[in-house]
Amino acid sequence: MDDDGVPEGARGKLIERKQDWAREGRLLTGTTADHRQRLPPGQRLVRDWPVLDLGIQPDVTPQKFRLDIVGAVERPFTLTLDEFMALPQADSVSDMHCVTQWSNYDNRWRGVSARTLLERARPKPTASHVIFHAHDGYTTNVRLDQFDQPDVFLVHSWNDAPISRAHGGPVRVLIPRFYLWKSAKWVQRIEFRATDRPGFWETRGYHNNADPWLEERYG
Ligand SMILES: Nc1nc2c(c(=O)[nH]1)N[C@H]1C(S)=C(S)[C@@H](COP(=O)(O)O)O[C@H]1N2
Ligand SMILES: [Mo]
Repeated sequence: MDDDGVPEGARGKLIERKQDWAREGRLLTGTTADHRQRLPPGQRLVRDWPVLDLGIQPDVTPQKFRLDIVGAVERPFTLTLDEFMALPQADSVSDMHCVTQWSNYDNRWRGVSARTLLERARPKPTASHVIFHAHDGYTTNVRLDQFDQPDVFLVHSWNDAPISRAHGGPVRVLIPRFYLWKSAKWVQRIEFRATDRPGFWETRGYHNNADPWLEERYG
């Protein structure tokens, strides 16, 4: 044992590393991931983009597409796909991290930033959480301050091509700092609330917060 009561050898090293991650995570919560290791603990890098969902891949045609912004906002609104595409568009590059342990780097996205939607909807002072509802019945939740980040988007393109139906096209959520289950595919409704409401996986044993660098996988 060393001074800190950590056994010598490989395990001790692992504990130190995990302590480092925990420390960095605590210091950086709500800020950028700049000083974190790029690959979160327990993840392995892949080159492809696996498909994971409930086994229902709704056919959201451009005609059927609607995006409803509802709940604790000053100005609720509904957009058709044309109206969504007419909002200010932005490009973003980010990594993806799935709880099933794959990560991939440098995905190029195009879409509407969360902040553009927030400016238009104007959440009420009471709004603290955001629930995403998708066409397959899937739901997932984040805090408003986690949605209100510069790297959060509603995306329609991946690596310069429209997002496929399997990956949640025509429009899906992208919240790259959390495990991918927080990024709803086939998003239909974004609900602002004064209280949290755990979603599909969050009520089935997944962690409510889903930070990959803190390994918030289950629980
Ligand atoms: N609408 C919807 N969104 C969803 C899911 C789902 O089943 N339905 N699965 C989530 C989970 S568990 C994962 S890991 C990612 C997978 O996204 P991908 O299939 O594009 O890789 O989507 C998330 N978003
Ligand atoms: Mo997942």
